[in-house]
This record gives sequence, structure tokens and C-alpha cells, in this order.
Amino acid sequence: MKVKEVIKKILPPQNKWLQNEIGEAFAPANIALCKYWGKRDVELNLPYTDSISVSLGEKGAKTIISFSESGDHQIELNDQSVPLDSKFALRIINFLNLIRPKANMYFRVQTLSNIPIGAGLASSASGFAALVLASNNFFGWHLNERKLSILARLCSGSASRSIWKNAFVKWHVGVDEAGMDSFAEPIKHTWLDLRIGLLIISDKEKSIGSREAMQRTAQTSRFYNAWVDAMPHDIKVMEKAIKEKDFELFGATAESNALSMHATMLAAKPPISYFYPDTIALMHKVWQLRDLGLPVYFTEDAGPNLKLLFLQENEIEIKKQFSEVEIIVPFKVEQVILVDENDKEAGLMEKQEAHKKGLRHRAFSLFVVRKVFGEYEVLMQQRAKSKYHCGGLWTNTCCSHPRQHESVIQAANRRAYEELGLKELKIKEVGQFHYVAKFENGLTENEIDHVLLAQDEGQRILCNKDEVEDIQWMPIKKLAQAIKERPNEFTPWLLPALNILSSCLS
Ligand code: 2P0
Repeated sequence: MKVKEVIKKILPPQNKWLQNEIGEAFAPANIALCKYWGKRDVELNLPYTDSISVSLGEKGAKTIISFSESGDHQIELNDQSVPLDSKFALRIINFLNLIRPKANMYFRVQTLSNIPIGAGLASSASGFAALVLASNNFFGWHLNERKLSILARLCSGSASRSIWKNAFVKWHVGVDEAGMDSFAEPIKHTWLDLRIGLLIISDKEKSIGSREAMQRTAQTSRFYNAWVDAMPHDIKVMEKAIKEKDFELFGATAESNALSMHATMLAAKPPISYFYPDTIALMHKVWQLRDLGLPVYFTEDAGPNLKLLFLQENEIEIKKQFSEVEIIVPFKVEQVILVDENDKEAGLMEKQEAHKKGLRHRAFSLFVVRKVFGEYEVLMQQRAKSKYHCGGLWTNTCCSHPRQHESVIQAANRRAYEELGLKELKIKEVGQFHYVAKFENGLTENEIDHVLLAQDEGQRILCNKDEVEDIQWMPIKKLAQAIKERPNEFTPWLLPALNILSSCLS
């Protein structure tokens, strides 16, 4: 079986694997703007063409993997146990059986999805990407994103594109027989004003799955070769539209690409149609609105539902026209709260902009502490190398910025969970200070930093590798000494924050 050999190439040798108690990860759903339809290699899910998608913000799947003691795998979806002979469970089990180091090793896989399953909303993409990311955490494989994307592709083609959040993503067709060059990666442009409107016409399981439908199309449709031949042009135009934020070119290309895919299906033998009468009625409505001057386009996947493409400036009109629409913001802007010298709110600003301009804003530094033999220890985190500043440096347990209408304590609980999996800590504020620090990359921290304290409750710590490289407990005295001796290994706000903490604990 080729797939086994490919997996062997990707995964580290088994003696390097860890076995954490659980592995957990979120992956977003994605919607293809230039579609993947048809495989040149069915076993390895290798496509005939490149494809481009956009991730769907917070819509997607969270997967938790742990050991099962029951003597068999346990598969759960949205807190319900799933029969092991169902299609959903079998595809997960197939992956588990391929990666497990021993034949008598069984897993519990819990998937929490906030999108309808099997309705052409790429639920399998986010589910399998989350499963791969969670397995990577569970076994401590430390795979790079390219390998993660390939591994996800082996589960489900479109899952290769769901490894990335908040991104346009291109999946490369590749030429390698084993598919080692067929992976997805982000396109380096965002589009803050872009909106996607979900029009759910039916969330019932589709009558023919995309796996079978794309095979039948590739094998029997007289238009299939024309589809493959036209794809490089669509990909090129879509990349240009994204780069130049040319919305009409973007929408027209996505819509035409989707309709071309459905046209190839109509010519399959026997024919395949995912259109419901309502799908077609809504398409006509979109075309009419466009004729009247409203820039709105649609795309459609392997299901009857339409996804509208439009810009933020037309959100109100779209809601008026489509009362049932659910609007997704693919590229979210993180804002910080600007404050005066007394920490009084003075407005909001996009996080990067505030750090570029060095404007004063509200922040918090949380310390989780424990007492060992009468001495306080602090839970330290090493920031992920990819962080926008101070990557790789050691700092307090968790630091970030509160959002509008969020207290620093609420924000600390949100981020402690997102970064370290720590839930509902009992946090109190012990002081605050102002500091300014300029970094080599041109960004400036200018923060009123609220110092927060929580006692360790022995909760399991689960590092989110996008945020946290590593953790360690350090006695406070030893830490203060280490900062003095090797200041370059620590963030600039750590020492003033630690001084406040120390005086409160002593
Ligand atoms: C896409 N779709 O590009 C296209 C457009 C549906 C229509 O990828 O067999 O579930 O697991 O590789 O990824 C759906 O197909 O198929 C899909 P497999 P997958 O999003």
C-alpha cells in the first residue's frame, strides 16, 4: 500500500515519538475559490490541478485525541458516540490504523464541529486537518506545516488546505509520484473586508459524496479535460485578484470556476447534480442583484448550498436581501484598547498598527504560581518563534491584550486556555505598570500592563504550538537572578512585572 510508505517517509522514527495524555487542535473549514475536482491518484488523493481556498475564520472542527482503554477505538462527534462502522468513523479509524505504532493501540477521537457535516461545507477538510494537528501534538511529532498538509491530504484532499487559519491557501498539484510536492501553503495576502455568506439550503447528507462524484466526473465527463486545461488560467487570475484586491475579478473568477466544475458533473455518466431548485433560484437572485449594481458573487461546492462572496461595505444590503444568510469574516482584525496614562480608554486600534505606531494600550501579564517546599515557583512560557515580536524569549505564564468590553481577567482566562489549555483560573490583579520597549523589527510595546496572579490547580498544561514553544516552572528567586545575568533571553516586561508579583507574594 503506497499510503503506508508515504506516511513512513513523513513521520519521525517511532523511538522519537512521545505519548502525551491528550492531543488537541482546531482547524478551520475552507471554501475553494478555484476548486479541487478529480484525482490523478485515488489512494494518495493527488489532484489533477492546483486549487485555491479561503479559510473560514472560527468555523471548523476541534479534535481531541487520547488513548482508549475500551479495547477498540471510540469515535465521537459533537459529544455523541458514532458507530464504528459508519462512514465518518471508518475514515478516522483508517487514519488511526495507519499511524498507530502498535496494532493493539486504540484511541478516543472527539470531534467538535460547528458546521453541518456532509453538506458541502468542507466539514471533512476541517475534521481531518484537526485530527492530523491533534495527532501531531499527541505524539510530539513536531512536523512542519508542509508535512502536516501532506498528511492531511492523505485523509481528505481538501484537508491539505485546512491546516492554515486566516489565510488564502494554495494547494500545489505537484508532479512527484509519491505526492511529496503536493501540499498546500498560504498565499501571503489577506483581505480584511472580504465576507462570505452561507446560504444553507439543506444540511442533509448529500446523495452522492464528493469522493465518488469527482471520480465519476473525471472518468466519464466529456468536459473533464477542458476543466483541467482551464484551471491554470483561473488560478493565475485568482492569485492576481487576491493580490490586487480586485473584487470583481475575484468574484467573477470564483463563480465561473464553481459553475464550470458543476458543468463537468452534469456531463458525467450518469449525471451528477448538486443543484436543488432553491439553489438555482438563489443563483438567479444573485445575478439579478449584480445587474442592479450590487457586487455579489457565489460559489458552490459538492452540495446544494451557496456561499456568497461580497465586501464588508455591502453587508447591510446582503442581509436585507438574504434574511437567512450567515456571514463569516475570514480575516479577523485583532484590536487593542488604546488608553491614556491613567489607563482610561481612548479608543480602539488594530493590533499591528498600534504596535507599529507605538501607541499606549492595555495589556496583562499573568503569572500562575505554585509553592514548592515553602518557595514560590512561576510557570514560565517560551514564546513561539513565529510570534510577531519576542519570539523564542522566555516570559511569564501568559500575556496578551483585552478586547473591547472584556476585562483583563476575562482576557487572561481566554488566552490561558487558548495558549496553555488552562481553564477557569481564579485570577486576581496585583498591580500595574507602564513600560515602553522598542524591538528590532520596528514594533514598539507601549503598554499599561496589569499584573495578574493565579494559583496553580494542577491542571494539565497543553501548549498551543502556534503560541508557546515550551514551558518550565522556575523558582522566583532563581528567575530574578537569571534575568539579571542573561537579560536577552527574557522579554522586557518580565522583570517589572515580576517585581510587582514578588512584592505581593512576600
Ligand atoms: C474543493 N471539494 O476544492 C472541492 C470543491 C468539493 C467541491 O474538495 O476524496 O472531501 O477526501 O479528497 O476533499 C471535497 O472533496 O475529497 C472537495 P477527498 P474532499 O473544496
